[in-house]
Amino acid sequence: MKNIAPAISPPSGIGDNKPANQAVLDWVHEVELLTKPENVFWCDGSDREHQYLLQEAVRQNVLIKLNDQKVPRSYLHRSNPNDVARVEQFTFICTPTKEEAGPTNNWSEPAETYSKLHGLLKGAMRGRTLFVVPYIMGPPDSPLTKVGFEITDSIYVVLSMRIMTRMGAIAVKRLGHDPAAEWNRGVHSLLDVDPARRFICHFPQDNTIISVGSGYGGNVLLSKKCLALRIGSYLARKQGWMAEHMLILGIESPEGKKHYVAAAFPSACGKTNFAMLIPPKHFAGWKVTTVGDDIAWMQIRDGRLFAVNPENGYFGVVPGTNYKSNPNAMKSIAHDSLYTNVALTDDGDVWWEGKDGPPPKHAIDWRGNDWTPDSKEKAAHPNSRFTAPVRNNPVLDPDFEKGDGVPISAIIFGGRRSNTMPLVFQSFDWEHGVYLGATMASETTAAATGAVGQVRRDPMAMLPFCGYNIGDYFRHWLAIGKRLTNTPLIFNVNWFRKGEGGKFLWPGFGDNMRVLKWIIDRCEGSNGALKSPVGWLPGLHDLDLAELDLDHKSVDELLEIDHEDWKKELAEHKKFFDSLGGVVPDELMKQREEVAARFAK
Ligand code: GTP
Ligand code: SPV
Ligand code: MN
Repeated sequence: MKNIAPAISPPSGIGDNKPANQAVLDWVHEVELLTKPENVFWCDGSDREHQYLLQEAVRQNVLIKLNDQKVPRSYLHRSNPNDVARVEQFTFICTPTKEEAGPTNNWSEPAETYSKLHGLLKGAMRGRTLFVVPYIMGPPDSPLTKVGFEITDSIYVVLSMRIMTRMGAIAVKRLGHDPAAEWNRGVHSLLDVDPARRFICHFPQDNTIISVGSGYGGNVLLSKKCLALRIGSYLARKQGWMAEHMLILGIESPEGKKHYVAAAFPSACGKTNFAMLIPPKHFAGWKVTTVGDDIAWMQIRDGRLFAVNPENGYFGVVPGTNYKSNPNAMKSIAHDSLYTNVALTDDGDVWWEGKDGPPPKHAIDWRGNDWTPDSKEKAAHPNSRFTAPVRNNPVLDPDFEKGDGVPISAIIFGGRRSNTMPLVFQSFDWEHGVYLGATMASETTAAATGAVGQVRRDPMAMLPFCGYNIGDYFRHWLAIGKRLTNTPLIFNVNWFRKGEGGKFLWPGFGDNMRVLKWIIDRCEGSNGALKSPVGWLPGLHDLDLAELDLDHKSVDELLEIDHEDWKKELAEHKKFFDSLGGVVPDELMKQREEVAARFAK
């Protein structure tokens, strides 16, 4: 299977719908002169265009059509084996000064970087089609909504963007004719998919992104991590709102009382699963609905935080997804979906490690090789992904399209920690909550290239996504808190604590409802909590663990604050803050001393 495909020649009426905005036309013309494509394809997002592009992608061997009885209208794509995850070491923030990018980002000088990238892009689309993809991020009537245009030479990117964003005519219309209107310029080229020529570069001051040498989701769907988070966070600070790596879910009680919470977990740490949670039987009448599974844009209205999901689709982790762990995700990917780097069965179905039922006796693995259950290699890549429209989700929140957003009652931080961090605790106030977010850590996953399973600090799950100086980002969080009068409570959760034998202590998934219920109780002002040095912990009887097969010892272990572990943890916080070279605000330095002082008491 291929990433790179030769030019297509659409019939008239497809791909020739040019927008009128002169700034867009000029920009596309410039990129065309540089990259020398065979032709230019203007996407309008119509069904006719969609059908044509799918057919071309199959013809060019970029997509394989799956069995229509098994997974209707769905396709498999295999990326280059050297190109299966985000590449943080090749991701750059190109601000005029290094200080603006800060200590946690790779920085490179804008003029030099443009010149290097233009060198790489010179003639890069020879013999290929240059696609222009107009899109908006955010509900059509939201004040937060942004327009972007992505140029790409990958038909897979076009088809993915059609699922992930509101794409085509809707964006052209929103941009209008004003050549001075604000919009994001994104240029993507596969080049030759060589890791040595792979760069993901952001120019926040120019609202511009250039991504070359990759065909993998997070690197090339420029709407997502590049615009909605890296450029988004930069704009958010300037304009007084927040762009966060958070899911947004609604939770409704049997009495019809509804809350919304936003939760920041690092990549592959459970956002999609939490956002689609189905409460266990014991919680009959409770309903969880999904607003978003990866990104939240939040603004203040009437002293309160309101969130929208800027996306229109899910780009989710496949392995481990099944009808037990996440039935709503299974239904979301049952039709009209793209699969990347999973296995193909002999009857044209998809398979992955952790799917329901027995493994197939034979399949083609994600690399395109024969696979049997005896193979040493995994059939699906650990970071294999689905791309599915939000409309497929049976529990999509009715206010998903609401431009004003949904009111946030609680913010939850969480990482993947085998030890130290209890199942759940609550911060004493906003400032302490910001400290919890700022000192968050998680074991690394397959979502980015590099070692897996190493504990690293990942403030607010934004380490790879904050488009400016992390110290200023912390300051922005503190400043937002000062503007709020109806302030969300802040919590920390850990679904991944391990006990003896390295087994997860907590069943997770649907049972996370039990933790969510305690969080909602706290928002409603009920008192069930014990004070600890790290924050408010649920007492043994504050968590509803009915009908759960969990012994007392495990519950104790899940909630334990081990003083020796925390001594080490606090030392790590200090080491992390110190490593940032003096940018951490005093308020957060003080928070650390206060935690230490509470332990000393
Ligand atoms: P990104 O899309 O990379 O941002 O990931 P995400 O945060 O949405 O993570 P996702 O929900 O896709 O989960 C990632 C992995 O964690 C999957 O393999 C899940 O099966 C697993 N996981 C999710 N929730 C839980 C949980 O509550 N307990 C356990 N043990 N594993 C979980
Ligand atoms: C993540 O890594 O946090 C993702 C997947 O959501 S990607 O879009 O590839 O970044
Ligand atoms: Mn993510």
